[in-house]
Amino acid sequence: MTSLTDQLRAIVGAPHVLTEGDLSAYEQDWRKRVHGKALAVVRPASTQEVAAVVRACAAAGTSLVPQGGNTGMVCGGVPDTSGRQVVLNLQRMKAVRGIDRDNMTMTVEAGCVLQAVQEAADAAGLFFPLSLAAEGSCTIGGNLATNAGGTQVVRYGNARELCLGLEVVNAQGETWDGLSGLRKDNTGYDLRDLFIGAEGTLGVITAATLKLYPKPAAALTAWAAIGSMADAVRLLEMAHLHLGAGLTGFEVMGQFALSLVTKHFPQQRVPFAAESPWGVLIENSDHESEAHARAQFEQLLEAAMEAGLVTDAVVAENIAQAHQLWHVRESIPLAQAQEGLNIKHDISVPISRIPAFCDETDALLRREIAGVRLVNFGHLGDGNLHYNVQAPEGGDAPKFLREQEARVNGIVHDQVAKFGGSISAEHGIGSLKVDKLPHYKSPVALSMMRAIKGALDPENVMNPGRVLHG
Ligand code: FAD
Ligand code: 2HG
Ligand code: ZN
Repeated sequence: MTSLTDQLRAIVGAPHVLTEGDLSAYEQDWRKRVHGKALAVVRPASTQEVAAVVRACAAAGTSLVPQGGNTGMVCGGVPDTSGRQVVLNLQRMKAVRGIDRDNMTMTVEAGCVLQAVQEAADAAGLFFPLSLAAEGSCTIGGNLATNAGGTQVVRYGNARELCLGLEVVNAQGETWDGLSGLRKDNTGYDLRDLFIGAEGTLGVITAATLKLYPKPAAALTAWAAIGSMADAVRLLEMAHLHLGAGLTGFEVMGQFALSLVTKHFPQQRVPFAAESPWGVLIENSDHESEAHARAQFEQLLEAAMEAGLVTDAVVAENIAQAHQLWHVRESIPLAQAQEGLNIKHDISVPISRIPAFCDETDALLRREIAGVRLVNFGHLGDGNLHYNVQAPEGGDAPKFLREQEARVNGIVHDQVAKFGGSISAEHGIGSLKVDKLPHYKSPVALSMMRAIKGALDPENVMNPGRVLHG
């Protein structure tokens, strides 16, 4: 009888089935929290090949881990350590299948890198707004599988809101062509929205039809120095009132998070670093003109200074300066990684409750865990903070995580629940938070989720042990 790996070689071609050598790019996650061992890494080139791989694995009783750019933060796209899972890496499926300018849509294969999607939209004179620091390596399939957020959600929504249709290979190896570019379709259950955010546990996304937007005439960026989180929240409200639909980004960054950028990337310049406890990045995208956007920004910042919310501010003079400011923000995860292993929380709570959440939770953590360093930054415009925890200065970070991670998580997640929030606003559950979900999701919601998984993937072929216990 032919072995599974030989069958996989026959489907995708021998060079695209990897079983030996250094496979760490596929087996280890971006944060280096998990180093798994795959039976094989398979790199199909077409939807037909994906379907045949799924059928072969299902028949052999072997589970699959779909993988895009492997930039996920919750260890959902890497194999476990059993050596029995097949990694299904979609990176070879990167074609732009077509752009429909009148319909303002674009159909791309799942392995298309996000930046390539943005560039193809731009070349067609249109705009695809999803934007995150990993855009040079994450794939649109991974973005949809995790319902990624990023820095433009305040105006354009999460990945889910940017997708009109999907093509999916289900757990039985059948292909569902749901690539409609329809903006309205009420013919029953929304299958597309089931697969978005499912983290590869229900099927493999092989292609997507995405919404495109008109390019703004100008996108200006400002950096404001702020004294407290409460003032940042008041500034957000003011920015909504002054900029309306022009408000496309509103990010907050704590002083300690910014100090890590200065420490690990000394060539970067952080505005008002020494004197302000918080920095806020605001983006104003305007469909009229740059002059109009600048005038709106000046009015907003003047009003905010008069109200005592902003102590200092700068508006980028040109695109290069705007990129520099965004680069500081986007370097925080990399600076944190340089500083050492850390504990991440991509939480959300109602925006109005964020200041009280931070005050209480900061105090609790500092009281309970000696030397803890809080790295707080994120998408304040969406009520989503990266409320991260770094080991004490000069301490042994792996030991700190072994001994304190469960306690830190318990404190933060209980606080999130108390404030009516979510333990994952962006990165998902993966395998890292699978134990936590049952404590923070209602039993009714969990039982409906299990019913969906059981109906679509009764043999548990697709990414078992992620999101729900396998
Ligand atoms: P992978 O890491 O390969 O996979 C992620 C999950 O999706 C896994 O569960 C995997 O099984 C599943 N999956 C992947 N492809 C498919 C597919 N085709 N079909 C079905 N399932 C699939 N996330 C945010 O939301 N907002 C941010 O601002 C953000 N910033 C980031 C910045 C940095 C520096 C890094 C490293 C990560 C960041 N992330 C962010 C997290 C991550 O980039 C996103 O979750 C991204 O969407 C993952 O895409 P990927 O292609 O790398 O997916
Ligand atoms: C971001 O917003 C990402 O930069 C990563 O979601 C957050 O590193 C993190 O905690
Ligand atoms: Zn984020």
